[in-house]
Amino acid sequence: MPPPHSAAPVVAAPIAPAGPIAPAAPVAAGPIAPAAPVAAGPIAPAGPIVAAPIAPAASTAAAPIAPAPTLSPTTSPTTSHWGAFSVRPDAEADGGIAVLPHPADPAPSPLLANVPGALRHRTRVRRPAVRRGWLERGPGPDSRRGREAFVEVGWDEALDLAAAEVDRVRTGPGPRAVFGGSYGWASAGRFHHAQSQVHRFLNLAGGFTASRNSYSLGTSLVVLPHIVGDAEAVLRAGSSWPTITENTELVLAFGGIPAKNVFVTPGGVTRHVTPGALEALSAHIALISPLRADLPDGLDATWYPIAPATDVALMLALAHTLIVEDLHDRAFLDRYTVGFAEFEHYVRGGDGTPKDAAWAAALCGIDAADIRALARRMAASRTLITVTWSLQRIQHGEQPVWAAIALAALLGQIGLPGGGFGHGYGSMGDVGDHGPQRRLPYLPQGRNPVAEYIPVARIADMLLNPGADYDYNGARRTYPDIRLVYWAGGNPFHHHQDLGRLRRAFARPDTVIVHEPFWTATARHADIVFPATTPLEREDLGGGRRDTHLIAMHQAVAPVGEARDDYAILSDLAARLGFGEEFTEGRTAREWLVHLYEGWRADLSAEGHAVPPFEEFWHAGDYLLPAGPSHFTLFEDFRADPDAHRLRTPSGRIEIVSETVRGFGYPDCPGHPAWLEPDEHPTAGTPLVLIANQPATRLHSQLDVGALSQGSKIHGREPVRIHPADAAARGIADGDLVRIFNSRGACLAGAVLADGLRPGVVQLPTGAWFDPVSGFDDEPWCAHGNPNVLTADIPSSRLSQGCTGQHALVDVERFDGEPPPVTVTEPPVLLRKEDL
Ligand code: PGD
Repeated sequence: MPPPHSAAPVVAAPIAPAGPIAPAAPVAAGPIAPAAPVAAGPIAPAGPIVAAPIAPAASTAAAPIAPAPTLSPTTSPTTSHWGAFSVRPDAEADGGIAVLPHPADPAPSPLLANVPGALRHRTRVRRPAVRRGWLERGPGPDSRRGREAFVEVGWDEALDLAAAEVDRVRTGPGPRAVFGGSYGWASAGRFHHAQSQVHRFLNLAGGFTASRNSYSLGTSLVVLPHIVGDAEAVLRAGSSWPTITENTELVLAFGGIPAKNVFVTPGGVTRHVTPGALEALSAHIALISPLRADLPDGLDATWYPIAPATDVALMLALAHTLIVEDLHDRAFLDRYTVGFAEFEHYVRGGDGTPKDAAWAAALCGIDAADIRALARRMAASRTLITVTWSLQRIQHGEQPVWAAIALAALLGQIGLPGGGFGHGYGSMGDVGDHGPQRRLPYLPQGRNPVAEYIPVARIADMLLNPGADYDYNGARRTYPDIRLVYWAGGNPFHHHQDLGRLRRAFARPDTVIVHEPFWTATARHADIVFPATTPLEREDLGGGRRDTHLIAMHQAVAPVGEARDDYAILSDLAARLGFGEEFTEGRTAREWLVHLYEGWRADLSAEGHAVPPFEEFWHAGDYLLPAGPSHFTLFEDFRADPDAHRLRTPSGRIEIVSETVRGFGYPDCPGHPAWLEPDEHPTAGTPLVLIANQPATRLHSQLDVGALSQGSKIHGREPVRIHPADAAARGIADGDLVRIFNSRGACLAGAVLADGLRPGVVQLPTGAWFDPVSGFDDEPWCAHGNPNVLTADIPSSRLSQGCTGQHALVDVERFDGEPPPVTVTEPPVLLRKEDL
């Protein structure tokens, strides 16, 4: 038996993996950036870089955007999803700016290094552009979408074309034919939040088909309410890090606590706490992941290199040991849960298969003796069971979440400090954060008169199958017939699975309108592209969930090219469509900030907090929010008094068995946590499991042209990590260009040989901008390394219809031919009207 995969210090009682896994060298977690200034990387700017002159955003006919009155001559505070920072002009630096982290941030994000080089990169959309075929032939389904040149036009012409098309569809096929889900992370900023702006606009235009849930959590958001009554409770009120560091003795970390993700929180984060919390943690961590990098080095940890997608088998086996050795807490189960007897029957083998350690070992590759030892250690310790969000982003993704809650219930520690269940430690920066959870200023979106929606990851199904029926959370629904797709602030050609299929789906509508700062693959698959500003080019209020500060986001540089704010674009469209006044309410962007801030300030002042008036706040650059409690425990109230604090489940208790879910009759999501075989198994043609996880060098696909992201590429392609044994079997050396392929598509990537992953597993992060090689339309291949050409567009189950992008079966081969060039880091072919 080979030695264990332990991070230093080595554990006293090592637990060895079952399979033939060589000992791993310590794998470094994502580096924590020094406190600044953040150096721009080696990306050459396209044009001459000058110290950025500061100019007001472009004005619009409907809502003139007033010159920003308080532009800082030196540094401009701002924020991003990966942290607050400020910007100062620096003629010597990439992009003409230097970036300085917020002084209150103990662990600034390395992702800040992407900002300068991306700001004025040659892939910025500089002028409105219309796909040539759409301009010449008009709206209609078109498989040439994404394959044709664009014609740059003036703002008025582009706005006239877009307004006429919105009007044609809303008054003809009707607002249900407008898809405005517009999913995506866009940028930090409470007012210029692209999706909120689009929804407000489309609501006033007559409504739209919406989308529900997210690619992050599409499965948990649906299944958690059936188990514990409320997804928000789990996701927003998870036990805080101080509670965990002081009380937890053992963390069972399914999916680990990956350091690379903890820099990110939607809307912004001023003070990153997770890196410090991990340093303070004295608990032993059982890292259960195929990837060693899913936990930072230097912690007291044991690595269990589990086979991908087999966590449920391990959880059931742990439950089996707890039950047969009478280590479970019957009193807790009786008082706080329903369904244990049926679950026990299943675990003990009521269906003919005892879910014991030997059974699980054969599936998950963890030694049976080690499984039993781990269960005993769990029962003897204050144990926190955590599941990363990535674990539910697979087929049957409901099961790991449900089984982990059942396992925590067996231990009887739910609601005790440092014990119980957590979801997303290491998936997002604010999970475990004890920053104040205050409502922040927000833009009202109005009401959508159209009730139609889809679960967000069903976009391609909807576009390809209008009128088809599908299941979702107990309902039978029908896909609408979409004629117009309107998108701002998202990149479906990054975030969706099976991009070849998505291309076919995007050929179906009559028109696709996109607002984008960059020529992403989504912009390239649009008919009308509006150039959008980035946060550095406009003013806003910034802050995320549990953020400690509200940030005055100053405009730092002039808009690049002719870019305008989403608000300005939509104001002009609204004016053309006859509801300009309702959309703007007569306010400039700056007046909206004052209006939103002052309304929020009034609410906080009524609670007794001294909040400065807008001008004072704006001048200061940020406002330190009133602190909240530092110690809290998920389900503490429920444990203290389960009658007074009933869960919002039918029973009021934790539902280990849900009669509601059972009643839906879905074979792919039965009434209790269960081991369900995935549809796809490794075969001779696709023997490797690809893990397509979140990147360490950018947020999703954002700023992929920035220095940190580009600096990680190999031959200009995304790096893929492969075990030396798998590489040797294929004649692949470190740094080789490789082709990753399956029946859905292929991509090129640069090989990195790494023993910190389980043999048979390769890891390619998401977010390299999709760069389809022409001539391979049926099985597209991407010259740049986007894993979503390989992933399957299948739902987690009929219950939640969540995305399943985390895994795909593939093979890898050395690529010896002349590689197709990476073209997505250059703008597309842009014509002038006079060239036509
Ligand atoms: P981003 O790259 O953040 O990805 O998918 P998402 O679409 O959110 O895209 C945001 C886009 O908004 C960028 O192109 C950016 O340039 C643009 N943008 C930024 N600011 C503005 C603005 O002010 N105005 C406008 N108009 N545009 C702006 C992320 C999604 O990917 C998520 S959340 C997850 S968790 C999924 N994860 C996986 C996964 O684990 N595995 C796979 N295979 N696939 C995934 N996809 C999902």
